[in-house]
Amino acid sequence: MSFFKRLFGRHKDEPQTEEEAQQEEAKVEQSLEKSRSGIFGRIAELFSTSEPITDELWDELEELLIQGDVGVETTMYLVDRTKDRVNRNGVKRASEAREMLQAEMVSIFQEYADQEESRSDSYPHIIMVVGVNGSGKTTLIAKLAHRYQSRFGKRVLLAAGDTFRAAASEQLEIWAQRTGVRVISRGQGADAGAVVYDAVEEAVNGDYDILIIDTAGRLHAKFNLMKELEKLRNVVRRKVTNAPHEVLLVIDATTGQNGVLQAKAFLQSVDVTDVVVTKLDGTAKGGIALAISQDIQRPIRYIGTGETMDDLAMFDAESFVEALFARE
Ligand SMILES: Nc1nc2c(ncn2[C@@H]2O[C@H](COP(=O)(O)OP(=O)(O)O)[C@@H](O)[C@H]2O)c(=O)[nH]1
Ligand SMILES: [Mg+2]
Repeated sequence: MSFFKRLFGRHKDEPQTEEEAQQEEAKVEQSLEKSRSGIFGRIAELFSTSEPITDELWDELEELLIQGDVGVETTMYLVDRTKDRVNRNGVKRASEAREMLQAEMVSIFQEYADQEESRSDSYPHIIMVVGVNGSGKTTLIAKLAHRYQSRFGKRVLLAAGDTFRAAASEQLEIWAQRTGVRVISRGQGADAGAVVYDAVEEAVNGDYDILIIDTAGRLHAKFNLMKELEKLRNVVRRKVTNAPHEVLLVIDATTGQNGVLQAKAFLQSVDVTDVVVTKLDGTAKGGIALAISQDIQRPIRYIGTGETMDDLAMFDAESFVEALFARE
């Protein structure tokens, strides 16, 4: 397993003990329950016999992957690569091919995972969170604040940069109260740039370790939203060089291929560093993570596994794929 590999990983908020790592893997496993008992369970079954590998087997695999929201393109790519690997290794039985299918899935996830070291030691460490409305940005921010504070003892500051949607600031304030962190907010209708400016100032002067910025997921027009995000990014950058250190793009797993398409728009305006896949617990189509990885071409950083503050796990390709297939 990958516990120890993760202890020396590239991020400053990785699990610090084997116990923490195991807890997170258990969360991921639990959130993939529906996927496992549905489509991916059927794939596992398909590859559980010692029957010879046939064309029908590949066809069925293709169909199931598409049903599992892996997406047509990624499905084709994955099946081709698995076939190649099977042929190269002279594998003849279905049961032996399953391991190869899993290995190819892991390699899709890892294709973008080994980017540069992103562990930055600059303070404040600034994280900007972007994504469409309802994808889970504000909830993620609460989870991250809780994680950094309770597990790493960091001083966390939040910025209520979603000033467009009614009650968005209040929602962040409620979470902030629950986690006991401070939030900079000017309420609905305020200039988000001013909120972010104040927050960065406060983070620097108040000696905070981490600043997490919430943003709008929708303005009157998509063009405006992207311009606004760019503006916020520039406000941050002007005050702290190399910031934001992380731009997390949040994608709701239950929105399927359309959700991935919508999320792609964000790549053009802000330099997304990582992806967060939320609500995996709410779908039987966990294969969407593969499509996301392939389409967005950024590492998946976290998995949202539920609605409470503790429902967050760091993504690990190997344990994720294992959890998709593991049988009770
Ligand atoms: N089941 C589940 N629900 C989630 C998760 N993340 C967020 N949600 C829910 O999704 C809804 C929208 O979340 P919110 O953070 O307000 O999205 P935002 O509009 O992007 O800020 C809320 O009802 C959250 O409780 C998750 O990982 N699992
Ligand atoms: Mg929100």
